[in-house]
Order: sequence, then C-alpha cells, then structure tokens
Amino acid sequence: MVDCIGFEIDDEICVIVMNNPPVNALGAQMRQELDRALDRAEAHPGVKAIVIAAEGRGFSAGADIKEFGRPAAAPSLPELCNRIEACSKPVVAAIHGMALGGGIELALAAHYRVAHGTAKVGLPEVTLGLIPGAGGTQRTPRLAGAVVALELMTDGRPLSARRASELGLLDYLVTPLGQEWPGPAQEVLSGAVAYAKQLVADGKGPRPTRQINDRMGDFMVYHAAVDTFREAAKDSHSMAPGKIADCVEAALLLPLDAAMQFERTAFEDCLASPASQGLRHAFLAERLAGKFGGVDGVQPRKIGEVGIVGGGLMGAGIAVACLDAGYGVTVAEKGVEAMEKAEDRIVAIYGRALGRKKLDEATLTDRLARLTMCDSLNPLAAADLIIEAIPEDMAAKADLFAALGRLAKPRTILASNTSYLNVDALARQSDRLADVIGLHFFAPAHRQKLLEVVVAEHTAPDVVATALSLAKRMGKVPVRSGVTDGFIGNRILTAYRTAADHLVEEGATPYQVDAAMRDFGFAMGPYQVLDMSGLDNSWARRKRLARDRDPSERYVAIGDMMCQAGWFGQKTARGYYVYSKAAPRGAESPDTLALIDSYRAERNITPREVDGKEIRHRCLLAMIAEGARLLDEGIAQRPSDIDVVMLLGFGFPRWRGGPMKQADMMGLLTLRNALLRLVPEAPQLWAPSPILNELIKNGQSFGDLNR
Ligand code: T1G
Repeated sequence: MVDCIGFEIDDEICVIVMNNPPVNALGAQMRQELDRALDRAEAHPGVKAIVIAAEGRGFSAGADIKEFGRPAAAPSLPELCNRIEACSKPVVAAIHGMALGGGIELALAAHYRVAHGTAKVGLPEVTLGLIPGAGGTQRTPRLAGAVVALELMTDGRPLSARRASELGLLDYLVTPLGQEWPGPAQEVLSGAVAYAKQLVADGKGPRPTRQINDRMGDFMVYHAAVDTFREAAKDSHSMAPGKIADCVEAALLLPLDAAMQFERTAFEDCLASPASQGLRHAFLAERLAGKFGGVDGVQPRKIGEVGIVGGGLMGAGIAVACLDAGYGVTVAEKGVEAMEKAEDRIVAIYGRALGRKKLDEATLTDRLARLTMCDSLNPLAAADLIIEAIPEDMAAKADLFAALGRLAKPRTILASNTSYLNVDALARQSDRLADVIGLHFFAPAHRQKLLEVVVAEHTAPDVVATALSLAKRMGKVPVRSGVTDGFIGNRILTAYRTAADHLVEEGATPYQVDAAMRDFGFAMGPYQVLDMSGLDNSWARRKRLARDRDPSERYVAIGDMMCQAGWFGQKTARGYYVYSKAAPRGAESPDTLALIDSYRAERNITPREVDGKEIRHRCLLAMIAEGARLLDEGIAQRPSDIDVVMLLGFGFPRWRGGPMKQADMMGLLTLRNALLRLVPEAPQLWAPSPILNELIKNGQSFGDLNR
C-alpha cells in the first residue's frame, strides 16, 4: 500500500503531510502512519515543532465513512486526536480546502491552527445521523463556547475560515495569493511553518485544547443554550442532535476523560441507529450512482453550445442549469410570442436568484450574454447538444426528433427530457440511433440535483460519457436508467399510487393515506402530490397504457372518474382536496368522498377500517416490489440507484435511506413473505421478483449488489 504520509524536517520544524486521495479520509492506514510519524517527530532531538498539513484538494473530509460498521483498527480517531494533543512539542495544523468532521477534530486536537483564507471548516456529522466522535463535542465548546459549538454541530454546514477564526477555532489565516501557483496547499504550508518557527522563537510550547476553558462562557448561558438545543432536537428523526446537546453539556459538567467516554458512547449509539444507517447509505449511494458501467475511459464529446427546444417550465429551468454550468444556450420556441414568454421565464428565474443574493449582477450579465432565443429550429444546427423539452406528446416528439435528425450537424447529441416516453422510438425517428439519449430533469431543473440518464438500446458509449460529464458540470446526481415507461422514479411512483388506490377502494380516505405517508416522512402524501402535479397528467398516461393493460389486472378507476368530472387538482381548485382562499393548501373534499362512496357502492365494496401502519407498510412494499422488478429487468443498475432516485426526486425521507435500503433493514425473507400474503389481491403489484429469491437463497441483501 502506498504511504499516505510525507515526513520531512525543515530547520527544526517537522512537516507531516497527509496524502490519501481523494479527500484525505482518516482511514486506518492514515491514522497508523500519522501516529508513527508523530512518535518519530516527538523522539527526534532536532525537532522543535510539528506541522500537520495535507496534499490534494483539502486537509481532510474526516473519518472514512466506508469504514463504519467494521472494527476500528487502532489507533481510533479519538485516540489519535488525544495523542496529538498530548504531544510534548507544539503541533500546528495547516488547513487548506476543507477540514470536515474528523478532519477539523484532528486540527482542534493540535495546539494551534493555521488556515488558508479560502478554506472551509465544519462538523457535518449530523447529516450522517452521527455526532463528532473524536473529541469535537468537547474541544469545540472550549474554543468557541457552547452556542457556537451547538450551532456548528447541529447545523452541519461549514464555516468560512474567516468566520471560524473570528469564533476562536482558528489562530491564523494565510492570505491567498490569488494565483494558480503555488496554490492553497503550499501557501498554507509555508504560512504554518513560519508560524511554528515563531512559536519556537517565542518559546511557546504545546497548548492542549483540553486546558482552554476561558471561552466556555458563564454557566447559566451555557446551560440555557444546551436546553434550547435539546428542546429543538426533539423534532429530529435522528438522535444525533439530542446527543450533541448531551455531549456539550458533559463538556461543562464532567472531567474531560469522562466526557470523552460519554461522547464515545453517544457516538456509538448514533452509529447503530437506523437513521444513521439510512443517511450514510444515502451519502454513499449518491456517489455510487454516477458510476455507470461501460464508459470507463471513454472520452466525452465536446459540448460548447446547447440547444433547447421548448421554453416552458422545464425548458426554462434546463436553460438556466446549462447557463449556470457555463454553456452557450439557444432556446427555440414556436413563434415570437412563445419565444418571448420563454425568455421571460428564464429572466424571472434569475431575478429570483438575484433577489435571494444567490448571484450578483455581473454574474447575471455574463449568464444572459450566453443566452440566445429563437423562434425556429434552424439556429440549433450549430449546437453540440440539443435537449428537447416540449410537452409529453409522443407524436410531437417523434416529429421533432425527425426534424432534428435532419437539421443537427454530425455527432450532435439529441436528448429528450421526457418523463416516460420511449427513447428508442425517438432515436429511430431521428435516424441517428447512436446520438440519442434521455436526460430526464426534475422540476425545478435548475435546482433539482437528480438527473435520470436514459440509455437507449443504441446510444453510443461516448454519448453516455458526455451525459455524465454534463451532469457533473451541472452539479447534478446522474442515475442510469434503461428504457421503460416511466423509467425508474415514475415506475416506482406508479406502484406506490396503485397501492394507495387499492387502500382507498377498500376503505381508507385519501386524507388518511396522505397523513400516514407524512408520518412515514414524506413532506406530502401521494394525493397531495397528485393534486399539485395535476390529475390529468397521470390520467393521460393511464389512457396511453390502457390498450396494453392486462384485463385481469386490478384497476381502480376513482382517479379517472375525478378527471372525467374535470377535477384535476390545484389547477382546477378541486381534486382530492378542494382549494380556496380560506384553504389554499387544500381542505378535505366532501364531493370527493361522496364520489369514492358511490364508486364503492357500485362495486358492492363494503369499506373496511385501514390504519396508518397498514398504509405505510403496503405503500413501502409496493415501492420495493417495483424496485426489484426494475433490477430484474436491467432497467436500474443497482438497488442504491433506485434509492437515490426516490430520495432526490420523489421526497422519500432521507434518514430512511430509500425503499431498497428499507427492504434490507426489514430483511428480505420477511419482505418476501409479506409480499406473498398480498399476491392474491393483485399479482401484478405484489408478486416477488426472481431477484428476491436469488438473494435470499444466497444469504445476500440488496446492499450486496451496490457496487
Ligand atoms: N469518507 C470516505 N470517503 C469520502 C468521504 C469520507 N469522509 N468524503 C468523501 N468521500 C469520497 C466520496 O465517496 C467520493 O468517492 C469522493 O470522496 C469524492 O467525494 C469521527 C464520525 C468533502 C465536501 O461528512 O461532504 O468524520 O465517488 O464526490 O463533491 O467525528 O465529499 O470518488 O469513490 O463528495 O468534491 C464527516 C463528507 C465524516 C464529509 C467533497 N465528514 N464528504 O465533495 O466530492 S464522519 C463528512 C463531503 C466523521 C468523526 C466523524 C464531500 C466533500 P468516489 P465527493 P465533492
């Protein structure tokens, strides 16, 4: 294994440099080599002070998240931090880029901290359902007081170096030179070595953070802060915020070693919690999703100019996403009026961003300078990539792809933003099979991180590689999907809604279903979402699929009846809910309940009691069963990709990790038995896929497929 640590002595100063790409995660080898390097520096008679610095994009992103759940090889990160703090020679941390989690905890255990002016530091463990478990809950209050410590650890967002310095977490900032060479890592190293030499010259020795108590503020203020944050923590699905408050309190009330043990126990409780398992899974799943098979080493095509056909809600959002990513953008609409409305939408998006100070005037001017509007397709002939974002009508899209296939220059990529439709069919229409791909953006396209990349049968590998590079440049999370009606997310959503409809047919009200799924953790229930997105959209899809539907399939026509009555949801002020000035977010609709009652009566259905637990259980089972089918069919690459789509695109509660993670937490044998009990009601919805039996037979979980 390549060494992770560099070691050299420069005029009485020992420089230890961490180098464990990509983010200097503090895994076992790093900790062991750091420990040995410190022993060596401490024992060396010529060394008067020690600097710990780093190569690469930043100081350290903290503990190695991939190591959690495995036995921690000695020294643990808390032990390493205590070892640094106990060093008999002054230790200076040299921070550039980012120092996060265990990374800043290691620096807090050092005696002094020097940072590059552009660096960021933070304790984001709470976003993983964890707490700082290497002394951070003890050293942060000592350096910055209780309120800052509690805010920093429960919020999880990083601080700028300047702010961190003002709060007492950093001792000295190195002014950026603002040029490529020598770069932040070298600049801060030079600054830290000079700082260390000055310490030696001034006769300043180690300054153990555990001995700094003067910034903890007065007892009453400290205690009030702990109580405030403990109260707020009660609303969290994760135990971490509450544990953070407990640990900060312990920093005040217990001797440090006892408090450190208290922190360790709290950390281990969090590590074992379902919420942390879900959040850590989500973190790694989002990063795994971008690894598509079959494109390693494939050179993406060069994209400079992007053409967008359609400047509606989606087209305008996609245009902004492309402008934000630095591309030139030409938006084509049918006719001058539509073109001007499209431009107004784009300008309005930027106007709102300007109002929220998300960008400044100069940036806005630069972005709009790269925007061209046109009222015909012809100017798109020069584009390297053309994204179609016209309404979901197969005939119109087919005609458009035929036209684009004739118009676009060779090797221009043609992408459809369709949410459901067959990208293979569009490719055939374009007569450029290799150049066609699906790029399914999610509204609002300029903010939503998820991008379903729909790889058609003949899509060329370099087109897929180009889609990946586009997603990365846009800061999006790409998920690979095969061609199927609804791709990954909308197929799972359809199964979810079908399970909900069955329950409503049997006796539940839409309002009970929505309430149950909000209790599960969704911000909105399925019927609230339907009212928002428009019942007519899903109705159009059901009508499109009607001719291929298995006549034996259980079909609930309540939604169709509501659409036939013109109840399309918020857009008609009536759907599952009724909307008014008095109830802008929707109130229960007696008319909808009456329609459901008559629907049941016509079918001699006697309504039964349905409780929230059954609603949550069945809706989750339906999502998992459909996810397993998507894996069986090869539509989704891996189970965690399905989780990413549901987490980022459909509001699945992040701390639950996604439907496939939930399946693993339930146990696949339990899952299969639950499905088998429901099969007689609706085989198409509940039949366990072969992949489930295979995994059970091999003693595996869906997680074993996430590679
Ligand atoms: N451990 C292991 N791998 C990590 C990692 C980590 N902490 N952070 C990032 N990676 C991997 C990531 O999976 C990806 O891998 C690659 O690095 C690039 O990441 C005891 C308990 C630092 C802001 O929560 O926020 O310390 O895809 O795509 O967009 O108290 O990564 O290349 O195989 O995200 O430039 C606390 C998590 C840990 C920070 C960079 N630390 N990381 O973002 O790159 S727990 C965190 C990030 C802890 C202690 C506690 C971001 C980043 P691959 P990336 P990026």
